[in-house]
Order: sequence, then C-alpha cells, then structure tokens
Amino acid sequence: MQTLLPMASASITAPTIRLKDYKPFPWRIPSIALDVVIGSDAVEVSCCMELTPLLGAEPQALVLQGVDLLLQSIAIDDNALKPSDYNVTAERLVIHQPPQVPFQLKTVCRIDPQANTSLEGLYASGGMLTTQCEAEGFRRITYHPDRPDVLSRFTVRIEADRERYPVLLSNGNALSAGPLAGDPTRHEVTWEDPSLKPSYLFALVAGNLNEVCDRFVTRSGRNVTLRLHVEPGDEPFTAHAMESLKRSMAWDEQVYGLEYDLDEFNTVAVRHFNMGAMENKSLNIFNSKLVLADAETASDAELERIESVVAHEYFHNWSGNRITCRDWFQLSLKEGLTVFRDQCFTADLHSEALKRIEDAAMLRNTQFREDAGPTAHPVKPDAYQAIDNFYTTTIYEKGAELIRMLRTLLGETRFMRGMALYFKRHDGEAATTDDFVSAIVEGACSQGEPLGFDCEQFKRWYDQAGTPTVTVKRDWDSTRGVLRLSLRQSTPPTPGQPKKLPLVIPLLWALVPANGVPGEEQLLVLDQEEHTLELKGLPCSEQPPALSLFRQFSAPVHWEASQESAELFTLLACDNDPFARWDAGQQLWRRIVLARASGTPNADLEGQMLEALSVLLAAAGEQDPAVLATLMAFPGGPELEALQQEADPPALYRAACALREKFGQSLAPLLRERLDLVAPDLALAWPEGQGQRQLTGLIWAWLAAAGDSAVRSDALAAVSGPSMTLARAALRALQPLDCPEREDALRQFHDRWQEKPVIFDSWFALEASTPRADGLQRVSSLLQHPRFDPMAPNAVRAVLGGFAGNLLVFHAEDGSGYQFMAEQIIALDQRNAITASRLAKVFSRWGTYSSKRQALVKAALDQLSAAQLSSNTREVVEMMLG
Ligand code: B3K
Ligand code: ZN
Repeated sequence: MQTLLPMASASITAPTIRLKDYKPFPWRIPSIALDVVIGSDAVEVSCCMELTPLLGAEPQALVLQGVDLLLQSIAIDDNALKPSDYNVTAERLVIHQPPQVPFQLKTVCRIDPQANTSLEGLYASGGMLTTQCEAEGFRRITYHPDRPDVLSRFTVRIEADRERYPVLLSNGNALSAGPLAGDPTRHEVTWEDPSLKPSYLFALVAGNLNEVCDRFVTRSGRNVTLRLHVEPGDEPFTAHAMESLKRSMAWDEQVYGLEYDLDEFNTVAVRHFNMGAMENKSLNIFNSKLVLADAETASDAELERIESVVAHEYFHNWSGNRITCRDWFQLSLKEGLTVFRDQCFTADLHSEALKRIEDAAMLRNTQFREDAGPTAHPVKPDAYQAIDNFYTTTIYEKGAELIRMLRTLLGETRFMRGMALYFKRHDGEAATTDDFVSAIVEGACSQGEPLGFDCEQFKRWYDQAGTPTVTVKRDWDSTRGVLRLSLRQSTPPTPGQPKKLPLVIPLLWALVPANGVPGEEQLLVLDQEEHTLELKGLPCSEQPPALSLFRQFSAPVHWEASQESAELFTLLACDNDPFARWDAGQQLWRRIVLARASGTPNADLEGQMLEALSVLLAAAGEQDPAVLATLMAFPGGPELEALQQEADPPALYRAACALREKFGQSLAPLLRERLDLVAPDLALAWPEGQGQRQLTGLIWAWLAAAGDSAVRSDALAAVSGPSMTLARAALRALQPLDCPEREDALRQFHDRWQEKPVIFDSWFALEASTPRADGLQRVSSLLQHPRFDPMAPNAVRAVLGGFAGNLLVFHAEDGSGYQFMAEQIIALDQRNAITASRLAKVFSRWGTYSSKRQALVKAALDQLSAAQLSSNTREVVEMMLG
C-alpha cells in the first residue's frame, strides 16, 4: 500500500487551539520503538507503540498527527488494518475503532529529508541528517499524538551507509553498534533512553562528524562522557563550548543541587538551524554559530552568549525535560524558568550588575515592544494557531521576570525552598505554570511563614498581556521633612484583552540624599490600583532626597515619576544600585536623543550630560571600563520609538549620529586618555579585558564620528587584528560614516573570513545594515552572493535582519524597503515558514508611524496578505493587519 498525501506545509488557515479545550490524551504510550532505515534517497521509519487506554476513557477513535509522511503499512497487534479501518488526511491518521484494551500499533512510513526545507522533523543539513522536533516536528517523522503530555520510553535503531553516515546518534545510551549482518557497506546503532520523554525531545543525527570528548564527574560520582560532534576541521573551535558545559553542570549542582542523570551527554553543531539550540534529552543540537568559537573568531558578547546558551540547554535537562509542559500554553514553565536560571548563572560567573542591566535593556527593547504591538500575548497565552509563533520574548524573557519577581517578593532562601519543592514534586511529570507557582508558594511557606502577597493575584501576570505603567507623584513638605508618594498602576489594553486588573508589583526603592549616601533599600508591594506612602523625619532641605525606583529592575514595568534632570544626575553620580544608576542615565539620554530627533536639541541638557561624562571619564571618575561604557551607551531604538508621538526610526538614527559627533568632539581629550589607559589590557583573554574592549569600541565610534582620522585608521587596523571583538567594534564604529576606511574595513573582513560561514554571516549582516545611497540594490545583490546560502536561516537573518536594521534604507521614503522585505518574506515562506513568520514581525510597529509611512507599510502588508502563505506567517500578518 502506498498513500501519497498532499503536502500539508502550504495550508492556508489553521484552526485556533484553545487552552480551555485541553483534555488529556485518552491513551498512555509507555514505550515506543523506532526503526530508522536511512536509504540513499529516502528514509523508512517503522514505529511500534504500546498504547493503553486511560482508565475510564470512553471508546473513541485514535487520532494521530502526521505531516508529509508516506504511509507504507499499518497494523494493530501484527494484523494489517483494512483501508476502511482508518483514514489518512494531510495532517492526521484516524483509526476509527481501536481496541479498548492495551495494544500495539505498528506503522511504517517513508519520509524525504532531502526535500524538507522547513528544518522541522528530519532534514538534511550539508551532508548530515538531523532532527528538530519541538514543538511539532515529530509528526514529520512518524504518526504520533505529538503532544508534550504523552511521555514514553524510546528505543531507536538507526541503520545507514557506513561511509556516508559514520556517526549515528539518538537520545540516551548506545546499547549496541556494529556492521549490518550481510551488508558490510551499512551499519546500525541501537539507542535506548531510560527516561520518560515527550516526542518533542526526540532527536536523531546521522553524518560524518568528528567528536571532541571530555568528561564530568557528578558530585555523587557519576562519570559522564561529554561529546561534542562537529564537521571535520571544526574541532579546534569547540573548547569554549565544552568548558561552558562543564561550568553549567557544576553550577546546577552547587546552586540547585541538580545533577545530570545519564552517562552520556552529546552535543551536535548544525549549520542549518531555525533557532539557537535545542535541549533534546542527552542529545542537544546547536546552531553551529553557538558552538564554534574562540577569541579570534567570536566577539566577547558572542562568547558570553555561547556560554549562556550552552547552560540554558543543559539546565533544561531538569527545567523542561524531567519536568516538562502539559501543553504548549505552558511553554513559559520551561522557557521562562530556564532563562531565569541561565541569567543567574551568567550573573554568578561574571558581573551580576552588568547582567541585570543587559537583561533590562533587552526586555525594554524587545519584550516591551512586543507587548505594545499587535502580536502582544500573555506569558500564558490562551489561544494560538501556530505554536511556533509563540517562542517569543514574552514567553522567555517576561516569563523569567515573573520568576524573578517571586524571588524578590519571597527573598532568596524562601524562594529556593519553593524551587526545591517544585523539582521534587513534579519530577517525571508534565506540569503547568499554576503547578509551578503553587510549589514555589508552598515551599516558601513550609515553615509557617505568611506568604506576604495574594498568590492568585500574582498569577494575573501570567494571564494579562501588556506592560504595566506605575506613575509616582510626590508631595514634599520641606518644613516638616515629610515626603508623600502616591503610586498608581495601570496596564494598557492589548489586542483582545481590554480589561485589566491590578497586579502584584514588587517595587524596590531607596532615597538618595544630596550628600550622596543612599538610604536603605526597601520593598514595597503594590497590589492595589493606588497606593500611598508617607516618609517622615527626613532632613528639611529645599529639595527632597532623590528617589531611586525599581532598583534591580524589580518589575517588568514602565514608570513615570516626572523626575527633574538634576535629580537624575544625582542618581547617575551617586546611586549605589547599578541598575538604578544606569537607568537614571538612560532617562537623561532618552530626553537628549528624543529632543534631537524632533529637531529641537536641548543644549542645556546636552551640556549637563557632557559635564557629567567629563567627571566619569576623568582619571578619578568611573574606574570600571564596562560600567563606563554601559553608562555612555544610548537607549535602544525600539525603546525610543515607543516614546515618540509618531515613531520615526530614521530621525532617531540621525540623532544618534549627530550626538556621537558632538560628544566625540567635545570630550575628545578625555576619550583619548581613556583609550590609552585601557590599551594595555586589550589583548587579555575573555572574560578578562572585555570591559576595556567594550569601552574602546564605544570611544572609537564617538571619535570616528567626530572626524578623528587617527582613530579611523586604528579601527581599520583592528579588522585584521587578533581580536574579533575589536574587529567588529571597528566595523560598527566606521559603519555610519561614508569614508574610505569603512569600505576598506568591510573589504578586509570579507577577504579574511569568506571561507568560514559562521563568521562570514556577520559580514552579510554588516553589509546589509550599512547606510548607502544604493543600499537596496546592494542588499539585493547579497542574496545572489556566491556564498549566500538561502537554506541557512543564519544567512537569511543576517541579510534580511541586517537590512531591517538599516534604518535609512529600510524605511526609505518611497516604501521601496518595505516592498522589498515583503517580497523576500513571501519567497522565504515557501521554504521555511518558521523563519519567515519571525521576520514578518519587522513590520509590527507600523501602527505607530506617520500616516504617510503607515500607508507604505500597509501596501507591503497587503501584498503579504494576498500571497499564498504558510499558516505561521498568515497568523502573524493577520495579527498585524488587525
Ligand atoms: N526549546 C528550544 C526552542 C524550540 C523552538 C521551536 N520552534 C530552544 C530553547 O529554548 O532552549
Ligand atoms: Zn529554552
């Protein structure tokens, strides 16, 4: 029997899946045996599943998911089914009357990984075959319920040509391996994973890979073999990832008491990958750009990111794999928690202060932007069409903030008691975010302590989309020394969610008096719409002490306290909370950049900022170069756009350029002194020297903008130097300037790295984001570049993502940038819906632009909407059109 099915990937509209409709799958599937025979043109997958009806389940049809499968045979308890016993559609297999007792279902399907460009399920990448099953890729391998609450024990036999696929990997432990009896050209390996896991954690890799091996002994004495599999020749670039893995394993033991539970841990680097990495049980698969790196080939920021992603995927072994999600509405259960854990890991290993600032800036520029736009959704969404569209910064980063707020509210000790209870109570289960919050709260109160806030009210954070705003009004009685604070919280409506209720908002605050010695940090729990606070006995000076708000960025909110510049300068100079100090500077920068962008520069404020920076830059000023660079960095574009009456990205870009020029000119002597001061440390190996390199890059950008030709040539020289961090800093510094050094720098970078795709992608991104009169033509020609691989999401994102960041060209007045982007998204959607639908979000802020610009984007969105789109991209486009 052969049933050829229509391709499901081109379906136009998908039904809406709703949380309220959740029902457990009516069967348990305790075990699955897969037999995967890799042939020269196709792969045959035999799947044998044990199915046991749930107690009390009504007799009903068995519905299994399957996409782009060619069913060869189907049998129950070894009896072939008749065609009338079942029905196959483009997306599922329905067996009308399955037995009401435990039975065995065996299906045999053919799949074609070479034709699979979606990069979900089993697909070819270069010469290897690899899988990506989260969220719903397993259904592209075999018929299965493919939902995270069905947990099974997997045994997998893989058979393939020995030469073409010498390495055959799957989850768990290799039970046996060897040549195939009767055919010396082929071999087989059988893997058994003793843990119960959902189908999305299944993985298989077959290819010609070389391994780098190490080991880790857990604190209870388990000897774990760590293997990193890479394409031949890439071995020298694996040390950083391997060291990061060992640091992660040690950290999870020390901080959470969680050990690794198998004898093997495999990681594979793959060039064609839709996202960063995937936490498949004991067989992590990584985008090769997040594995292959050393100081010459990766920047400091990339090295830190690799370390944190390696940790993130490893931490999933507990927060995600051993305790998984009941359904995809609970995605933040594993993602928010694992982001929180990887943030703490990076903070512990490096600088807690800088990590917090980095995360806050990232949240403001990505998640707040999402929360304010047409694709806003809660951390626990209640409906979706394509789950892949919900791997968002809201699920990940806002989800992590909710957990951080619990820690702030409960204190470290009680919070960690809650975490311990969570890992103990739900081990081996598919859980919900409600289960998580209940475990934290119960663990925190296990010694009879009162909780201190309303748990049900706290959970609204999971259900309500939108970024709350807290407004703070002050009334200062200078004769009695009494400061009255009136606080009010509100959350703006988001699409489909008009009604908003008060949330539990932890507010860490302190007073910073004029003498510069900050008072003690306090926690105020805002749980009503309005709250007042009276502070008595303060010194009776003319001005009240400065107010340091949301220290540590204690809640993912906006706040508006109408603080005068003088107060913010006091905080910038004296606040002892690194976040609050940085934030005071950011508020000032916002005012400065926004005034410039609206054509009315605020000379007074710019002058005061120049003075404040002179103090910080002087020899006796800020000593930490990373802190200094962070304080000098302008707020991100998305954050500034949100504050404009009519968002105008090109105007913001020009304002930033003009400010770099002015500040570079005015502060030139101090900036050059700082350059000289940090120069001896530039060659220190990461993580040492990174602050010095960061500051150097920033100063280069300011001085190069100010016309300093010596700095321009120093920057150019760095492009062929030993540090990728400095090379990229140099390219960024030169990029906005129409000067010969820029063209030389780009050419040299091209020539040096064109043979290394992982690095060369950053050249694509740089080229695509360089503002030039013929920018659009140049971007278009990059897509024809001989080294551009349209099947590699990294390359596509580099060019098209880089282009979206080329603010003058992408937002060209004639709409040509929008039009071009729409055409590219339509073309990309045909081959890779996940990458296309993500890219489509570049238009998400169009409703905030001027009406002229809106009309131009609308035309591009209409063009998208009229095209034949995947359900992923259609969902995003329709949300944007409203
Ligand atoms: N869990 C994966 C993401 C899967 C995305 C599926 N479209 C990586 C991570 O968050 O660790
Ligand atoms: Zn994750």
